[in-house]
Amino acid sequence: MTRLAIVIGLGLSGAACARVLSAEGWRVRVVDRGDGEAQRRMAATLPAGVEVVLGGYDDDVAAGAAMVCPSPGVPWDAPVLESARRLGVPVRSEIDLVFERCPAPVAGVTGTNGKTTTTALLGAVLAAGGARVHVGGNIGETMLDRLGDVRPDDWVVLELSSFQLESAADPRCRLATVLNLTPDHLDRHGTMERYGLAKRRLVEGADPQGTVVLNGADPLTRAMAPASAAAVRLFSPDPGDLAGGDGTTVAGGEVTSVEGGVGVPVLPVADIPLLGAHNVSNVLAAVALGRAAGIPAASVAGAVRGFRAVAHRLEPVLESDGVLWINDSKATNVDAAVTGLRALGDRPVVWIGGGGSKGVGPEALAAEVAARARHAVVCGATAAELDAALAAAGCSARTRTGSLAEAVAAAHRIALPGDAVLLSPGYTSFDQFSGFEERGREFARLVRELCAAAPGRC
Ligand code: UMA
Repeated sequence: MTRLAIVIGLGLSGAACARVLSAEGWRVRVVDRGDGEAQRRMAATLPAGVEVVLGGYDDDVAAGAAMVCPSPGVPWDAPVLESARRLGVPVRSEIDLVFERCPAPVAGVTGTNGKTTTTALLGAVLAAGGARVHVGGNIGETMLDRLGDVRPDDWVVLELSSFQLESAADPRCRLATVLNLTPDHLDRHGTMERYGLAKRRLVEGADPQGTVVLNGADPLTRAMAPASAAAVRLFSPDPGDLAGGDGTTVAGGEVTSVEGGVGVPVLPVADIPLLGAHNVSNVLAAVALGRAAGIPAASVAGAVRGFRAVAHRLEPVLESDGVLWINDSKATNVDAAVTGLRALGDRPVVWIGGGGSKGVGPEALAAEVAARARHAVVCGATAAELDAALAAAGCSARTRTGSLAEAVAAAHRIALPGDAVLLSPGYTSFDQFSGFEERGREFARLVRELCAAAPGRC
């Protein structure tokens, strides 16, 4: 009898599971709590024979199935998964199936912030060594349905979220990095400790023949070193943080790889084509991983020099009349927004923030905005709490709006030549948009529209 797999969630990840399991001969039923345009559009892409049930499911939906595959958005302890476990039905995520089937070595990148940039950069660095490279995971492209194209001597580079890591039974990476750890996703994981444990799975699961790269300047990720059976290298712009071991740092203005105690200069920090000190750290991590993979220093340097900002991460939209508009919509947590603000150095900033809550209080973000922004414009579901926290932090130059469109219009009135207007919200986009990409695209569209309508100002 054909085995039945239940896939929960008809997003990118669920659709990839459905396609692959169906091709492997499983009877597949996809269920989703939603019944909207997005799910229907996705359902139309599935092969004939895949059954789709939209608009909700019971907690015992996996009864009688041989496997249940939850999407990353389904909490790992959701009643539907607890019920499956009680019934003895194996719970396997897309990323779990990727690790089981991938014929090539995997390089895994996690951390609270910088994952996407570092993943894309590492892909470029490994490709500079001459291998075929496949980049995917949380970055927005599934990997399970692309494994047919992967050969054993390729590299697979995966951006891995805490959701994906907690669902992977054996995340065996040849190269692995945890970039940093700051409060995020507490609505899902409950505590920082549980969030950190999910990230640490990448270190614990790393291939003992491989290399784990950890942030020497971040105590929480650095403390993960003993969990690794693989060689550990640290990265930090401060050579002191390497504690005499191997890794990457900055020495004499050069990104330097320390190998067997000897410093190998890779490229001048001034050649890094990305904004902000945090991106120096991302480059240090990618360089450490590239050197661990045996990529020549000159090839690594070439890949870094040729790299450009990933969309929605401190991405310049336009500069006109002395005002630089920057889309950092991917900053969906406090730390990322703080990093965005700091990346602009001394330039006066009109900051736009606010959005959907993830259970992290506004105080830390408000303190940073009060200290750095010339003016704060808040919008979205958390506008009121953020506005109150800004007032308490002593920020008097602030404007409270509703929608992103109102916020952009307000910033347009407020901005002066020499300012940067930075959308770096510190919150999710889900109060107004389908994701940070849609929010970023809408920001860029509004900016262009306003500037075209008022050419004297822009
Ligand atoms: N759904 C249910 N039941 C639930 C939860 C969701 O039925 O309990 C349904 C929703 O109605 C929706 C579908 O599941 O139709 C969406 O599934 P999903 O939220 O898992 O999203 P996917 O489209 O499958 O995208 C997922 C990742 N999403 C999440 O982790 C929330 C994407 O990361 C990832 O790029 C993609 O797989 C490919 O691997 C996005 C993300 O926001 C970028 N990640 C978080 C982050 O970066 O902070 C972790």
